Amino acid sequence: MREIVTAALQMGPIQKAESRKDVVDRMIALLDQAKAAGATLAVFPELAFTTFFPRWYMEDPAEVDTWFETEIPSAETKPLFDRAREHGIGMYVGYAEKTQDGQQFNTSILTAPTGEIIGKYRKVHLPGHSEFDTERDFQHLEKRYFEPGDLGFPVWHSQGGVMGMCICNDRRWPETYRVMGLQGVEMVMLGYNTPAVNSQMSSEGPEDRLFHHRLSVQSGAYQNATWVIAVAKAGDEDGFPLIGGSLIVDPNGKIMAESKTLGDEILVHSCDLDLCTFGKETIFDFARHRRIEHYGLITER
Ligand code: ING
Repeated sequence: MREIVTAALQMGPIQKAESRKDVVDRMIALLDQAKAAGATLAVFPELAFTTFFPRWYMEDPAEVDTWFETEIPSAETKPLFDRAREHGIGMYVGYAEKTQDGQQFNTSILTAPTGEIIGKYRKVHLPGHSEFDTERDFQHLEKRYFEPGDLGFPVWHSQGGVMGMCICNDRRWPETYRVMGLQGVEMVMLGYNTPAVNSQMSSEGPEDRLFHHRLSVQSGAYQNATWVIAVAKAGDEDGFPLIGGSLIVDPNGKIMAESKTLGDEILVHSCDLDLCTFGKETIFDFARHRRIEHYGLITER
């Protein structure tokens, strides 16, 4: 048995006016709860330090810059990394990354229980649009503020297993999980900010959004015999509702834990990575069963 006691650290809404210090204090409180529950791995949401700012149309580069981290950790976020190291807890943290040469990515990092940053992922599938869209009930400007990720879908060896990362919309695309599955991934971590209503089809509400969220995460887990930990930033941010529904899903696609609230809430589960082996050696033994000579269209178009 290769058990990792894993905590999904769902965060409730972060209002536009909330300071990074207030947010980091909330994240540390969640980390302390994870420690008390015996976790050695903790997963935070996408863009965990700020409100989901891509809902706001901005033209002033100085205003846009306020939402990005130019270093990780920074002075404001360092207390979180210090506490994680003190607790011996590895973390997935989503944040907005601005690089030295000015590139902007929707990014996540993975740290080891020692506190060292061992992995970085940059969101590949950016939903939404780049210019103000008058047709929408609200904006979703990720294509305005981020470039598509340029690191692919790597995996890292940590805590005795093969770990992978993705972010939000990535979870809706089977390619995301399969590229990591082909590298033997045993646990995919992801954070998300999912509007509770569809900005282009108001008849699609929270229950529809939760259905597609569960469907995507459970399918990805089952079809690649991997654990998936999906963690929401939830609740009403300045009048814009986000779904909750944080999940811990096992390698058979079964939901082992799901959040019940739209606030700060932790889920904890002992994830036995050896549960991935049966699926990888039988029904999803890729080497034995896949026929790549028929799959060309997936990367040709
Ligand atoms: N949010 C949403 C998500 O993929 C979305 C955007 C929702 C796109 C529903 C399509 C349908 O969960 C982010 N941040 O990607």
